[in-house]
Amino acid sequence: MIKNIWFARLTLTALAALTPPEIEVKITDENIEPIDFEEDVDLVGVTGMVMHAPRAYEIAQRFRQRGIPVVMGGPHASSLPLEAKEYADAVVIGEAENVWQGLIEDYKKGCLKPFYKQDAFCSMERLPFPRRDLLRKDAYMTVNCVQTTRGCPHQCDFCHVTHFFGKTYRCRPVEEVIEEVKRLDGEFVVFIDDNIAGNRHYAKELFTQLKPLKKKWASQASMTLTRDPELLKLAAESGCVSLFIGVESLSSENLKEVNKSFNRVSQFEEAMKALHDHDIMILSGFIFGLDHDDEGVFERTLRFCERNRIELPTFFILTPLPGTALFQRMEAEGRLLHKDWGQYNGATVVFKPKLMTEETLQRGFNWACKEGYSWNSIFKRVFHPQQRFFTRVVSNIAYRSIAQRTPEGYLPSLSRILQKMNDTIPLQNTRDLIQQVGEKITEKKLLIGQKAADTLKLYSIYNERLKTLFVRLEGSMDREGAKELVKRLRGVLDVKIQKVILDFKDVGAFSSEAIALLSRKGLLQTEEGRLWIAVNLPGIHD
Ligand code: B12
Ligand code: SF4
Repeated sequence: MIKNIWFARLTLTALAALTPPEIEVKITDENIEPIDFEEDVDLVGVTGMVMHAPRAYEIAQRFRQRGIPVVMGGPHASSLPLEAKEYADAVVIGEAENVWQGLIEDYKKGCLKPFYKQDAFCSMERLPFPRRDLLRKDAYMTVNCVQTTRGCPHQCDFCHVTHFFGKTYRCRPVEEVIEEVKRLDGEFVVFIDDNIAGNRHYAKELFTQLKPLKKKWASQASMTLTRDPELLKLAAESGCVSLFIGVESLSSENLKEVNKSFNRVSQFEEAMKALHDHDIMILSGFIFGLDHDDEGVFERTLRFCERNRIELPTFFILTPLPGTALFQRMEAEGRLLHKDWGQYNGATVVFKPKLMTEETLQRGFNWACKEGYSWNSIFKRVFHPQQRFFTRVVSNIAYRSIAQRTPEGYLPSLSRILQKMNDTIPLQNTRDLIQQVGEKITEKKLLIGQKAADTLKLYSIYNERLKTLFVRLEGSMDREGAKELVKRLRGVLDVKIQKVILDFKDVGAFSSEAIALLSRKGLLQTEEGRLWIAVNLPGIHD
């Protein structure tokens, strides 16, 4: 099942292509086959991400026990070369293009250096085509993986890409990419770029030249792609059938905090629709545990995926990867629980979340993974005439088989309440609002000609550690709105919430009846001239 969605990374095939032709190379991908530790080899190279580090070190030790030198490279070794060096004879920091052949020469002379690091990022011109012939084709959905660019123009705090590639975004010459694609068997290609549309001009050229090849392709892109209709159209026309999009969070505050404000929450639904209108399947990435996430985030996110028929939602627990700005911040704040890299896998809590306990985050994440691939959720997301039905079902079944391995989770107990406390209440009598406003509450005067909002919006966030619910109200409030608020708050105090703080400062207009009701319930108080807070809702049950 998993084979249906698993494709080969380019790392080792790219390295093999850089190796002088007289040297025999064998690739072992431990994702698909066991390692033969008794193999007769002269030199071993090991790659891995952060979560693979303990296993990578174990592998290195096994070969070194036999006296076989080991070289390490890849994202983890590049971030923590001193750590990696303890387990290897040499460490390649960053890209290997300009150092690999020199390293082999040193090995032949018996003088491997401890570290190899190229002075500058390599040129993207004339990169040798990866040695796909060394892969077991039957073990992957496809081995047709191609890289067109390296890096990303953005710098999201949690992402390792900008740390690894710096602020560069380098593109291979389009004609070289096209030549490589032409030589591939089969019609499907995966562009393993981090952001295939990071340079619109380049992407447009690439897509235009891809069109005549009549291939189908998948890749990753930032959501900015959906804001350029010409680019999106070209992507679809050139054969794009699915895109991984890092949506990350439905909270603008979260996105701002991780330097990803270019994802605009108000445009998310439109962006999803634009992709679907072009028959492009969406693999979306969401992160749980960001600093503005409370325990309502799991259900809210899943419902968003269902509403927007996201074909393959993927959920991750926020993971501070060494080398990233997020890691530095978490470490400085003393929030890292440990540095057991094996658990830095995006599915395990390794830091102290702000608004939830570690347990709530872990269980909520588990719930989202399982529930997201329940038949019920698959049905809601997949059954729609517009998009590729068969592929959607097969890939959902494959993802489901992975999701089912997730340990038991549960929906946090306050989730339902938090959905209700993040809502829009339509108002009934806005005329009354305009007439009454300013009479009772001087701070809330509407300017002449200004129209009162005809809704009351509730934005709530629950801090599990403080057992406190913060509710920010926005818009206008008539009697019905006030009644509805009181009703919802009653439900809130029945559960484990100990304290509620209401913030009225963004309510632009009240009706006199609303004010009377709120005052009677003890919800309206002024403090330092601001109209806001009711703590513990004294009269709520009267
Ligand atoms: C394709 C890809 C995937 C595929 C992998 C498919 C597979 N079969 O493994 C999928 C989509 C499944 C995937 C999943 C994940 N991925 Co991923 N993925 C990538 C991506 C986009 C491309 C990898 C690639 O082929 N690169 C092209 C090759 C040529 O570059 P390279 O690997 O860096 O290798 C060069 C150098 O690093 C060096 N080098 C590397 N290794 C070695 C070893 C030796 C001995 C030497 C000498 C040199 C050397 O030489 C190469 C040539 O210069 C990278 C981003 C990136 N730009 O690399 C992220 C990336 C590797 N993934 C990342 C992450 C976090 C994940 C996940 C953990 C996400 C998650 N939370 O679930 C999962 C883990 C899945 C798993 N179980 O392995 C992070 C790793 C960060 C880190 N520090 O560990 C990256 C960097 C992306 C990011 N946004 O930060 N991923
Ligand atoms: S847009 Fe994606 S690839 Fe680029 S920095 Fe952000 S998370 Fe990384």
